[in-house]
Amino acid sequence: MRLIQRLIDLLSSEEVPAPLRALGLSREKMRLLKVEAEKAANMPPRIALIGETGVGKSTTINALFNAGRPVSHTEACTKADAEVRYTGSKGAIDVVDMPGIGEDVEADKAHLDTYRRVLPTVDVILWVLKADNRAMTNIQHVLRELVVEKAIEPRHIVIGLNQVDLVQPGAWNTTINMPSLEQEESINARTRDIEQKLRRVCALPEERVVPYSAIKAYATERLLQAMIDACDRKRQWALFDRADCADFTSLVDPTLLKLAGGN
Ligand SMILES: Nc1nc2c(ncn2[C@@H]2O[C@H](COP(=O)(O)OP(=O)(O)OP(=O)(O)O)[C@@H](O)[C@H]2O)c(=O)[nH]1
Ligand SMILES: [Mg+2]
Repeated sequence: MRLIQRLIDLLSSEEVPAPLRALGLSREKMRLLKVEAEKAANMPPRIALIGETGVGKSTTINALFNAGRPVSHTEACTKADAEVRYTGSKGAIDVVDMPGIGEDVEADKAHLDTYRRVLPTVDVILWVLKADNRAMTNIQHVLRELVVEKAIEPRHIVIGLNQVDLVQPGAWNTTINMPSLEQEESINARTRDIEQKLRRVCALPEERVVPYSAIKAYATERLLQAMIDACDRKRQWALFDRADCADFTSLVDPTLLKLAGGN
């Protein structure tokens, strides 16, 4: 049963349960909490998802919430500024899918206006980049501008560095579904570099630049944790409650997994 439903059930008891009584909770207070919990249960997590077409935004949402969203292999698939209610295996998630910036000056102006309108309304902003991306100037400008304008707070931002399986030098080790040592070094260097560049323009908290691979289900739990950390405390449960990360071991060599005592 979902966490929130268990909480509502607990708060629905006729009598105040002993542990809650010990906390000094009255029946009236319990009733009010139940109203709050029911309201919260109907408010799915709201995520702003930003990134250029093809970076893997839809694949990422699928990997985090088991959401079965169509993924494009050939052409731009998700329409600009589309607000979509995804149905994950654990319930609804509201995602505003927005294009990245840097393709065209006029289009960028429109995107910035969209960011200003949408970003203050979300629990978490997930900006997805390809991990081998080196052009950071555009995102630096935009972040600086939006933070100065107070359209976004750096504590709500997570930078997802997707597609680490393609980072070079080095190659993906398909047997263990992990980067080779050489590739891991390259990934760490990219992560540090991007983190430094973004910290020059906004006070990004620790552990908010997260390398992962949506398609390999690699480090998606780490990404999810960063997103939970980025939510206001009162809203963290909402994301936690809906999460259903893809299983990284499903891509590990079965013989190896068996030897290691897995299923
Ligand atoms: N190698 C690799 N490919 C990935 C990864 N994540 C996504 N892809 C591939 O990248 C392509 C685009 O993925 P999408 O999830 O549709 O990208 P998107 O950002 O939602 O694209 P738009 O909807 O067009 O904005 C697909 O072919 C995915 O299979 C990854 O971690 N590694
Ligand atoms: Mg998409």
